Amino acid sequence: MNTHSDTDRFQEIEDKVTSGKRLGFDDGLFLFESNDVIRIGQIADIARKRQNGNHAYFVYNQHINYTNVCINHCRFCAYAKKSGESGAYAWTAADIRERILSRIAEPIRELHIVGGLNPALPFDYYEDILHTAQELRPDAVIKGFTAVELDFIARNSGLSLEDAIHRLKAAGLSMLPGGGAEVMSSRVREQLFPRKIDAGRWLEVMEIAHHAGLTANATMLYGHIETCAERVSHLLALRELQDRTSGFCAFIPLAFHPANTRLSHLPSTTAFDDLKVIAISRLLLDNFPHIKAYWVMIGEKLTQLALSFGADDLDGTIIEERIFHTAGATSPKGLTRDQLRHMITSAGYTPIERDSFYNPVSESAN
Ligand code: V47
Ligand code: SF4
Repeated sequence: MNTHSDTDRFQEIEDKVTSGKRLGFDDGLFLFESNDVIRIGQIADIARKRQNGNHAYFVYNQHINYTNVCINHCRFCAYAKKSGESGAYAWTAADIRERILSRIAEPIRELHIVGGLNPALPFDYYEDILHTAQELRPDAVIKGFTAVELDFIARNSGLSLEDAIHRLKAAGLSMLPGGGAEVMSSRVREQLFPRKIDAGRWLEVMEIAHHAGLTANATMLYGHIETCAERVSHLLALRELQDRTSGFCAFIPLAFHPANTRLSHLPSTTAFDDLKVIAISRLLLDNFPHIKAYWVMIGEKLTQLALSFGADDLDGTIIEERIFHTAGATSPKGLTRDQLRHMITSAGYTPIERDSFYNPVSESAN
């Protein structure tokens, strides 16, 4: 139950949002510490409607997870394997060609290409897979390689980050997915992902990519050992970079899935927390055009509800998602366009099929 002072505090936050004033650290902390998810959602909906009206976006996309070999061994990851371990794989450009061709009749607009940090793959491997993707799917945007992968790909090939980005762009890369940011806290990093690039480097890679003309998404992995204050600091660090570059397109909160990880003793996130993170992200990230409710992570039903709690995007059809399903996600591996449209219209929103940059795609395409 809200106390008198909570009611005043919510009103103060709502007034700020209504009048376009920016929320601060203390506002974010208050919201994360509150259990009044309905009131938080109601305020987030004001910001959502102002930025995206009644629209709810989705994309016809295909995920390609080119290798699960990774040297980072993050404790929250169920997907990565050591080189030579049973189940470890690295697809060749020919394997990727086959995957893309197996869906070539479908109107796919985005190829989402990510994988582990695999030292055996030379730089021209990445150029080859981008060329293959571009040749087979000239109308799709290639969104690939997180800031963590980009940093590794450059270092592993002895290239500067700027040169690596320049060459990957020339081979067809147009956008970066938001992964690898995890929670920007050295405390959490030390315990869960000590080998991964730190927050400063993640932000630096993104800044360099933005300046090189690559749009990117951003994420936050929540629901493990992070505190409310660490969540707020993470969101404010993203907001600060976005103020300087305007290079981010969407923010995607990623709910931690503990199954098959070294943190399998932790509980899964709750619906309350999932909705709160989406809503508070919408409120703090006032300079991010879009907030994505990733149906793979939180399930179709909660995703539909998230549209009234700040989210305006559901990601997409996906097809063959591997990373979260290895970590116990029970959602389907893909959804059809009609299923996505139905989720949106039955929640009272207008579905807009989009490309990676949120340009509407004509309904008649295929
Ligand atoms: O960085 C790994 C996360 C991320 C688990 O940009 C886990 O449109 C939950 O970047 N439970 C990669 N999360 C995924 C990613 C992404 C996904 C969807 C859309 C976009 C986009 C980007 O997955 C990693 C890590 O934070 N992750 N393991 C796990 N067990
Ligand atoms: Fe490697 Fe990414 Fe898994 Fe970490 S989360 S172990 S960097 S694949």
